[in-house]
Amino acid sequence: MKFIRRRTLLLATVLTFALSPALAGSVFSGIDTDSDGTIDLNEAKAAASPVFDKLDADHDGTLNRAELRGRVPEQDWAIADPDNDKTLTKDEYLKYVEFAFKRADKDGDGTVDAKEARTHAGRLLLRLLRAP
Ligand SMILES: [Ca+2]
Ligand SMILES: [Ca+2]
Ligand SMILES: [Ca+2]
Repeated sequence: MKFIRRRTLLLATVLTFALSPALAGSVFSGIDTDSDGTIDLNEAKAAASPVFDKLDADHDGTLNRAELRGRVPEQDWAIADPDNDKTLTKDEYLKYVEFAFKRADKDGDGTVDAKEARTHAGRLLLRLLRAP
């Protein structure tokens, strides 16, 4: 009994951090507002903007590491935060979304399709676009 409960808890933790395929699908379709089956850069930025506002808990117009809750991997901070002040303005966040978008667009056709969204780079992108 105890074992099962711990497994359930572990599974819940894994799902929260990794995005289950079903959840990733619903995140994807929420961002794909013209429903053409792909995410373009405009859709990505349109999704990212309200996410930034929601994450900015103290409403100071910037996101610090605590507010970002792991959305920006450590190795990406130099790219995401070019002025190196340890916080991201909305402009920095949206530019980083653009970087993450291009990284996820493996075939360089200007859109991220469902297959690209399932790659590591794609999941990092969705993490930036997913409402908290
Ligand atoms: Ca689309
Ligand atoms: Ca900054
Ligand atoms: Ca593509």
